[in-house]
Amino acid sequence: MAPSAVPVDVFPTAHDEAEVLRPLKRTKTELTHSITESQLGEDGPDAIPPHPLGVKPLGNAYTTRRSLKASAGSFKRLPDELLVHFLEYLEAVDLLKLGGTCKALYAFTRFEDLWKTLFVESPPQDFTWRGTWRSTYLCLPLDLESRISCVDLFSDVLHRPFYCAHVPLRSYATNIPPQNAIPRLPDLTVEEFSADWTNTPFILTSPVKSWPIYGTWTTTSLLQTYASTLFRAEAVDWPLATYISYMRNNTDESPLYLFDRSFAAKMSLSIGPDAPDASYWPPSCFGADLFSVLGDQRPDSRWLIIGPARSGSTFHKDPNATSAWNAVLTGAKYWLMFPPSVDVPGVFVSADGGEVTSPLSIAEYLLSFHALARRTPGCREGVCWAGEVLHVPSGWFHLVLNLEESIALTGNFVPRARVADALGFLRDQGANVSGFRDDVKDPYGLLVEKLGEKYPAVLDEGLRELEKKTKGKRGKWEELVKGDEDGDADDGGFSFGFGGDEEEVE
Ligand SMILES: O=C(O)CCC(=O)C(=O)O
Ligand SMILES: [Fe+2]
Repeated sequence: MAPSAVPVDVFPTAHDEAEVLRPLKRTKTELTHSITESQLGEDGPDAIPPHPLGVKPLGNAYTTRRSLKASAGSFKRLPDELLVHFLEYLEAVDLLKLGGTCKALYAFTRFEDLWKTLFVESPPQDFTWRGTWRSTYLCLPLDLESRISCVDLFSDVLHRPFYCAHVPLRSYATNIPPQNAIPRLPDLTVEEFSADWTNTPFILTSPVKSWPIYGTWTTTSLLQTYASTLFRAEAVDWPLATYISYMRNNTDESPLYLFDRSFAAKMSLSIGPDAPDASYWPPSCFGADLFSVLGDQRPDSRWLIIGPARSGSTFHKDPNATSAWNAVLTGAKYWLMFPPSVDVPGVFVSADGGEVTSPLSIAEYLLSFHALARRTPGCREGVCWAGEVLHVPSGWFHLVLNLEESIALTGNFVPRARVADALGFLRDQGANVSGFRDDVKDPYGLLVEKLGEKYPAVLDEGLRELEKKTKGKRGKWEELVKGDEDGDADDGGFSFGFGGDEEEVE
């Protein structure tokens, strides 16, 4: 390796004053104001700032002979993906040294994902979030971080995450075709839900508004009480104050999402419907949650979710064929959903249903697949505003984008009409069953036993329904091995795996 000569410096500094770019201007997220529907389309194309180091997409390399990568010694031969992969093996001190050798390596070693990984692998004991993973890991005030111009560096690997972190996303939630629109209802009775709605996404517009915590929980008010309480955000457990400081000031393509299953204990909440002084209760229309018969052997079923605009959940199905409700307390969420029978554009599911592969970030998915997803029969879309609850039916794929900073609560449950799906999943999808403690060796047997004790009629009904579905599937298998006689590839589509696959798109 013979990188071009730039003196090695533990903290790379600007060698040429004229080439130091102005610090990134960071805007704080508006905290309490909800956007309105008419504001969703307002984030225009000039919202994308230039890359902080001046790196441009690879295509620009074809318009110039100059390329900074040419001066990266032997590293110039490595494709950018491989170079970043190599850098992932280095310690911070080596990244700093290498970054001091030439501008191209300076830019590559500034790649935020490298510093995020270093941080998560060995988090500093005590730290202040400083706006970037690198400055936080190195305890560098952001205004002391160097910003050397690398305008002749052309790299999609470096530029794409930056672009995806800034490309406007709210407009994807606008102009929802009427046939895709998730129905919005003031409320439902238990009977209405059970009879007609257990396989349909819908938004309830009223129940949360009577919760005592609605209107009183904001990030600012939570900070007053829980600033030093640790909450889980993906791979880290941070005090709420640190998470909120991160949430208000980061440039990650996929911002860390606070998703905490132990929040009720941490916040000493009591949860309805029966608890006195309950802080909130599941919307009543969902009726009895039949997984509750599992008692303390049930998998986790409730989460507090906090995240900034652009955070959210990539495509997934909820675990163990459970249904879910998701209540927005502040902010707004865009939902993109597909029933179990549909192949979701851009999402590849392994034969046993256990592995889901899709673009890594929500922005990348929306940029590449949103138009096709929207045209796909069965697609459902909607915005769930503060005070509203969205129903996720068992087995439905969903992607969720926070349109602004949001606080939400979610609960997973098994309604009576979907007991067969849960039984079928636990019986047939062993490898994909999740969330049970290790000492629960036979989740299916456990559910059968506990349901039988408490609700024998529900168990009988569920087992009969499961038997019918299993026979139906065998029938489909026979049809498939006979061949697709009508030649219509789109005739309902056999798909391996998940219980409930045979449900029709409504
Ligand atoms: O609010 C969100 O990001 C969606 C959460 C979700 O999909 C889930 O809890 O399963
Ligand atoms: Fe989910």
